[in-house]
Amino acid sequence: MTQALVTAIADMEDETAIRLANEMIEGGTSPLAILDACKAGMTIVGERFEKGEYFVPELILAGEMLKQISGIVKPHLTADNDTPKLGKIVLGTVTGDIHDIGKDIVHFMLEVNGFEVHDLGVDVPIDTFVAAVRADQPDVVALSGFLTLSYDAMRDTVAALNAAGLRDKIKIMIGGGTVDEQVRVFAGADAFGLDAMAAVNLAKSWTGAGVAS
Ligand code: B12
Repeated sequence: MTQALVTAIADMEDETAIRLANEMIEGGTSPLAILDACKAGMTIVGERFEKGEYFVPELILAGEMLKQISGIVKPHLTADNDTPKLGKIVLGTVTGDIHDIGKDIVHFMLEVNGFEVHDLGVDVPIDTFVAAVRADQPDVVALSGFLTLSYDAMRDTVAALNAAGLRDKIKIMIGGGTVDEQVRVFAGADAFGLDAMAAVNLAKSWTGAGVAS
């Protein structure tokens, strides 16, 4: 059924994708396995967009499918609100970039794993990150971005935090799209992560909370 979900997303069969996600969750499939299938489907959508087989409307429909499926999956990843918070995180998609599906999953997984998350949203101006770090005094800043152009915005955001004298008080992680070690070095971040669990593990390691398995 996992492969059927990948195919339904890739082929823009939104009703089938939503039905399958519901059936999988009811049948006991792990929420993370469902999100992995979504990622595989989105990768195919991205490839078809690159080849000129799909256009922006398909990206929008893919985004809507994933938001709906996230809504189905999220209640099954229960947050324990009584647990003392492990640390504070300022999160946002960098300026010029409006992709928020991956960021929202990172937000949710950090919260489920005991972090307090201040989510600044998408297309976040550099000054807004600086102001939030000054006001919230987080342990970690998490920058999301899916566009190649976002790497410049990540670098500029890190530089602005540095210029404001805040850099040595925080750890900075980046993620989204095709970020890798090269982008991390370019942006001046402390680490990059490929998925939401990587974000959780980094945050745990930096706040002394141990690393999730
Ligand atoms: C859906 C989508 C859209 C939707 C976004 C809807 C939304 N609400 O987010 C819409 C239609 C708005 C859109 C617009 C555009 N898009 Co678009 N989009 C996509 C698509 C198909 C999927 C992205 C996605 O949500 N994936 C699903 C999530 C779950 O992905 P994920 O990577 O698994 O997420 C994990 C990690 O990224 C990680 N993570 C995320 N953030 C962070 C942060 C930290 C700190 C850490 C540690 C981890 C982390 O954790 C996540 C959860 O596990 C991608 C293709 C692709 N393969 O990614 C193109 C893609 C990103 N888009 C692309 C483009 C070109 C555009 C447009 C410029 C198109 C246009 N001509 O207008 C615009 C740009 C708008 C803007 N200014 O931002 C290109 C980018 C190319 C590039 N290298 O720059 C891509 C790669 C498509 C392609 N192959 O060409 N897009």
